[in-house]
This record gives sequence, structure tokens and C-alpha cells, in this order.
Amino acid sequence: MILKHSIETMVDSLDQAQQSATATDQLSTRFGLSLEDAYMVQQGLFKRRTDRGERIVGFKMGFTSVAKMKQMGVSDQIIGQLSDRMRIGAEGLSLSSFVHPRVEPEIAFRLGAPLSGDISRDHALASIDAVAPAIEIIDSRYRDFKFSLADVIADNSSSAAFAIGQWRDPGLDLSDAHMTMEVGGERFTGSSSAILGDPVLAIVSAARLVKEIGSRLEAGMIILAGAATEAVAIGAPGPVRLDVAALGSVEFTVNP
Ligand code: 0L1
Ligand code: MG
Repeated sequence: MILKHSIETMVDSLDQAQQSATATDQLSTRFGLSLEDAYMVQQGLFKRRTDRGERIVGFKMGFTSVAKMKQMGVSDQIIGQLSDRMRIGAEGLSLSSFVHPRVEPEIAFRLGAPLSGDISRDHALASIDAVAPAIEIIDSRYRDFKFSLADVIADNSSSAAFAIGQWRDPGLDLSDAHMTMEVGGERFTGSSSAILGDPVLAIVSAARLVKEIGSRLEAGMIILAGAATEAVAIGAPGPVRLDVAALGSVEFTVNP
């Protein structure tokens, strides 16, 4: 395991990159970084955020689609954390606050009960309090959006912001819902089945991974299940919108 002062140096590097919206070098080119170390850096980053007054409101799941796992040569999911200040409100998103943001069409779950460790799909399903369409903004703090698996975990699994539409009661079958995202006037379509074959399974993975990092999912927390298509770069100011069949829509404005 890496020394504590090295973890703090890595936290400094990513925290500054995020706060100044300036790309930094990959940590793995400067430090030998295990996946365990990487999650310690992620926890350190969130300690900085909570010390600055942010509140943890949930988790994002990454690499939940076969396409993304293949792209990175990995076979498991990764997890990142969501804070209240990462949620996009009516003011929209300011491009200048990000390095090179991309958007992902997702589904969000709100939990009605705490979860941790190995759980069944039925248990996960029964724990859902509400469901909503969601867009995750990923923004690697690394130059050129290039990183190793440990690098991306340390960097909060690239999570930068998120938008959530109207919550609705669970009960809808979301295993194969058509999803259409519009960015810069272009349309991108996919199906929620791309998310682990069934987005509810993202909750099963989230419960397992939070236990591994010594945390747990709390009632009221939000889980972003992962992307249904490739991430799309936000090239210019304008609207971004997602429609999920039977579930509804979510939209925000990208400002300069
Ligand atoms: O699915 C994801 O949200 C992946 C996040 C990490 C990899 C990336 O930045 O594309
Ligand atoms: Mg995502």
C-alpha cells in the first residue's frame, strides 16, 4: 500500500485540477497505484469536498455497459460519489467550470432502504423508492481524457455533475426502455438494456462495491446506473435533453 503522504499529494493534484478546470497528468505515470490506493484517493477527494460543505447524496456506477468495459479491457464496474453541489439546477451548467465534459444518458434510482454487500436483484428492486431519467456529466481531470483503471477510480470515476428529471414511483419495467439524447442538435439513441442487461443490476453492483470501500448505500441516496450509449462531448453552449420511454425527460442548458 502506498504511503499516506503520497495519497494526499494525489488528492491535491486531482482536487486542484477539478477546482481550476485544468487537466493534470495521470497519477499512474508518477505513482505505483493499486485499485485500493485509487479508492483511497477518491475518498480523500470527497473528504475535501465535505470539509468545504458539500454533502454526499449518492453514487454513480461506471463501466456498466459491455461497450465501455470492452473499451477499457475491464470486466467489472467501478463506483464514484455524488455530492449535492454536483447536481445541476435551473441555472444549467457552465462550460468554463469543466475541462472537457461529456454527457451520458442514464437512469437514476432513489433508495428507500440502506444496502451493503451481496444482495439479490429482488432485494435491489424492493429497495427502490423512486426512479427518474438522468444525465451524468463526466469530465476526466486527466489530459486528453486518457487514464488507467486506477487513475479513473481515483478521479471519482470521472463523475463531475448530474441532472435528474421528475422522480416517479417504481414499478415500471425499465429493462429495455428506448433512450434518446439530444446534444448540440444531434440525436443519440440507445436502450436501457445496455446497462448490465437490466439497470436494476447496477444497484446490486453498487451495494457490493460500497461495502468493498468501507461505505454503504443509505436510504434516500441516488444511484446513477450507468450509460446506455457512449459518452458524447459537449462541444458548445446549448440545450442537452434526454427522453426515456414511459419514464419522462430531463433537460438542462449548457452556458459558456
Ligand atoms: O460509465 C462511466 O460513467 C465511466 C466513467 C469512467 C470512464 C470514462 O470516463 O469514460
Ligand atoms: Mg456514467
